[in-house]
Amino acid sequence: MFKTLLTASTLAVLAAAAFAHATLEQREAKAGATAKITLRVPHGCEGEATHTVRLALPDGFYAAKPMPKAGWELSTETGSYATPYDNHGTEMTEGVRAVTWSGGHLEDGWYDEFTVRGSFGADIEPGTVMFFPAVQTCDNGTADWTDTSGSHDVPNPSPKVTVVAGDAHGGHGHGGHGAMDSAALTLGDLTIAEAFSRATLPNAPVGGGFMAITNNGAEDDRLIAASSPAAGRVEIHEMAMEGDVMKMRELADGLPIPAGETVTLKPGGFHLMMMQLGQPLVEGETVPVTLTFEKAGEIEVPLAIGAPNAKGHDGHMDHGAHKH
Ligand SMILES: [Cu+2]
Repeated sequence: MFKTLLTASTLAVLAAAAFAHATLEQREAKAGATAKITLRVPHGCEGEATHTVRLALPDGFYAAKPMPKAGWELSTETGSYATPYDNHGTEMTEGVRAVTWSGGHLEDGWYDEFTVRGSFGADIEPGTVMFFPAVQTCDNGTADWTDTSGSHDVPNPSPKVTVVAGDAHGGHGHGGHGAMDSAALTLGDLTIAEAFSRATLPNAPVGGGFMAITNNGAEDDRLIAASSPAAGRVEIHEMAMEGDVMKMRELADGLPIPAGETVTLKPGGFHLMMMQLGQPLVEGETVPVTLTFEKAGEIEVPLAIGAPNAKGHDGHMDHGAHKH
């Protein structure tokens, strides 16, 4: 009799634990769209407090950026994508594949959430279930949420999300980059179009600024200065070969905008360099820069912040990799 009771209560405890799985807040995600993935951690490891949470990211979830948490140290593991990600015509072959929050203290009786933002591949079949296996680590054990069989009858099902059909433009282009697609700005004889920047990593000191400047007038003009509230200072740069190394350097006399011509600032070519960034540039937001032209005067231009490799990035001109 006593033995039977014990067994029943043990089963009850196991059953209760089994119901409180770690899961994702999001049940669905759109193919081709950027989305937030939030891991919900409802308890510790058999009563113990959790000090580390690791979330693995599946193939098809690209350009991932974890959200830092106060009291937890953030680290990421990067690796190759099984299928390269087409980011505005630029192939991205690797990125963050797993995120670990460590050094925290989440009591068994407490609840917390851990968030990553990223893009779901545009070519993922609707109905595809994508698994985000998670492991909680405590002082004397782990709670694993790593079973990717999709079965409901396992003790450790992986958190998962179901991909649904995306928008016609895959969540990119028209929806995501408002200012990039908006009408060109006009300042005297100048028009400024396609102004954009690129998202930066936390603690990255610099960001780029890109656009097409057309001089519709009969007189040459010159971009002589730029500034932004987001940066300590903004310089006008060119890329140039020094020996056989491509380097960027400041155009001390500014950038000529000849009459009747379009000068394009683009990754790997002329660009604005925002130095001493106060905070990271976040994809989907805009950052204003004020441009000063010798003749046309001053104009504020919002740069639409695209993905870290937005628009024609060739993979060798990453700002973070260049010395100034
Ligand atoms: Cu530069």
